Amino acid sequence: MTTPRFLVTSALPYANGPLHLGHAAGAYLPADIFCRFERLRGNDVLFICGSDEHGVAILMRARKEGVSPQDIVDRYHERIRSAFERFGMSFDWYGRTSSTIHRETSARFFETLADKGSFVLRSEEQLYDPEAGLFLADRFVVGTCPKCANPNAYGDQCESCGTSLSPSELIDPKSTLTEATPVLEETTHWYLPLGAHQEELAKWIDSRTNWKPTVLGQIKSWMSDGLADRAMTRDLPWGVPVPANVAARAGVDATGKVLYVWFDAPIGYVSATREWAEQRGDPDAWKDWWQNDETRLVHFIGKDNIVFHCLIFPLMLKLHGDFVLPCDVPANEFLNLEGQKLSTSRNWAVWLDEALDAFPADYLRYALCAIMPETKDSDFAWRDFGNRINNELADTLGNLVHRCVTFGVRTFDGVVPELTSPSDVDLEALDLLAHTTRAVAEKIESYKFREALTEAMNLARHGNKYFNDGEPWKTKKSDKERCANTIHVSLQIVASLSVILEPFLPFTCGRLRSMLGIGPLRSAGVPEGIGWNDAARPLLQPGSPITEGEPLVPKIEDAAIEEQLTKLESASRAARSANDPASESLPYAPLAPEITFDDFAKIDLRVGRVIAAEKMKKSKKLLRCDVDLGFETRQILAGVAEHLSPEDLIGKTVLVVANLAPRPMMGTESQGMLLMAEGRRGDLAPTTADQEPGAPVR
Ligand code: B3M
Ligand code: ZN
Repeated sequence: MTTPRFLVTSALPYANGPLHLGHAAGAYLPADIFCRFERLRGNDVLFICGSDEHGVAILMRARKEGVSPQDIVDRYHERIRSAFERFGMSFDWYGRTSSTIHRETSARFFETLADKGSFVLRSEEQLYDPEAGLFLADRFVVGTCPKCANPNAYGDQCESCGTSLSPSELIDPKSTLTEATPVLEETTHWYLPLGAHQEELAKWIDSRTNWKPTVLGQIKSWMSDGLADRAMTRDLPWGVPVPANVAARAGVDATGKVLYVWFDAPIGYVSATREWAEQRGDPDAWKDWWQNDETRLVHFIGKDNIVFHCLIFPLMLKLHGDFVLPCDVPANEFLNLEGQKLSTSRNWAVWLDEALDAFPADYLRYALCAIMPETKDSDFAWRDFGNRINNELADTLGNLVHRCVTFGVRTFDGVVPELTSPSDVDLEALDLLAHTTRAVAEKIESYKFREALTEAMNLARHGNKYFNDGEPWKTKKSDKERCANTIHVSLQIVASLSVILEPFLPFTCGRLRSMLGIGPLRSAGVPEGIGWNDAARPLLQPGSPITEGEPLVPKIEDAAIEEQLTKLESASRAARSANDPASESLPYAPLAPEITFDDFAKIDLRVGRVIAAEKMKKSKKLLRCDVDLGFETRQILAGVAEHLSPEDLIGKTVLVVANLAPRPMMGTESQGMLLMAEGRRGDLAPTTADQEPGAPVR
């Protein structure tokens, strides 16, 4: 039986913006866990990714910034690549689709399909901007929606009433590039006749019985509507040019024509593999992966990419011939943020590199794996993140490691103590090593990463219970042999965890293994290293040295979490006003009449923390808040309910006018005032200070 060979890809992120946590949880972290796990099992793994550097969005951003598309992709390719590295993504190669090797690979792929007659040429009239000299993709045209008269409807959809449109339906269409009125011009494109291959594709999809129901469900709905033919070329000044010889043979003027981004991007997996092969000095090595029936091709993606990875790209590979087809496409759903959809345009996002500036990569890996949107959308909330790290990772894994290593170092002279005549409890604890190794493997093989992590952390929970029940702090005086057994078994548990948790927490596990003096791990380069199945048995020899390290999982302070929430809110507010230029023309609130310093000195401003907040029954405007002022708690009624929810305020540090006479309101009284900053659109934001409740503000 040959060693299984996994060719694993993660969706190529568009290089027109930074990565956010939703990207990490969707197509990248699951792939990295899978690859690290399979490598530990001794399987051949090639993990490929790269930047997707073509497409309309990049062109639009370049125009908006007045730079070239290459400037945009150069900026973000590097930012994305670096964020992946810091996040622990173990790609074997990270390429980019503006590279020469990719342009060659995708052009040649296109030519092969053209030579095989795989395309259908079709000419039709499209909107053309005479000033920019460009055909207009749907998003480049705006006009009045014929259904709801929204003046800013796009050429493909009216975002106000949701009607899907074609550019020719817009009333008074305008080019978003030059404001010019577009004209209709004829243009020819190469179409992939998906409809003609629907039956063949349906049979192939039916054979993918192990695919996620969420993936098969989406494919089936695409099929039930009937697969429409799709243009695989575009009229754009940015992309892989349509090969001149193909155009010449077709008698088409290919000036300004490029491959459709979703034609060339998946070929980016192949071109990145070619780069990997060349960099190893074996240019044909890519064929051992892409053109080898033993290869198991697994695409990790988000659900918005299913049709391309499960229908269009497999058809392209079939039509080309010689290539393996995907054996699995475990697409994830979406990650939301603080209960709202992630949105780069509204700056409602946590950028991965900025999160890595604030917290260790493994904290993010742990929390994102625990909430991974494997079968339905899930939500990232900063307070939940802080609690998870502190109450799960630190209190379970960190605590067990600290206690048993410290005991080993300080009570048994820095070595692993002997296990002498182990009790049933000791042996049952050691049996958990094999059970957990097997259970985690089964979950990862079926792409259930959340459950896999829970199984692994259950071993740490059992370890803590075993340690507590063993009471080594007592037996070290009363029964040294018993104490030694407890510490020996506990150390064996954390040693196995340093292998079992490696796919999830590679940085933490590396530090733990060096504390325990074990390694290196098995890899292609170190086949004799510690492998996955070694974790099923005790890894530590009695007498082997162990050392205390820095705390494995330092806890997160509340302030660090509050800082992230404040940052998110203010970034989102800034985007709101930036995306709402009309607010620029709104007047600023007039200055109040001048006062003297003595007037101001009468006001006693204090820092407070909102410890509770709720809507008031008979009022649309008021929220009833309990505010901790340090020296006392106040009830304050705030007229913000039309702008802020109780959740927006609970836990927040706010500024309070603390010496305002109590005011009777709604049958109760308000004992102070929360200070709010009001934008020109009337939007409210609580003022804050990074200070303790009760601190005077002067
Ligand atoms: N660039 C990812 C996206 O839709 C897209 C993936 C290409 S994978 C070949 O954001
Ligand atoms: Zn409309």
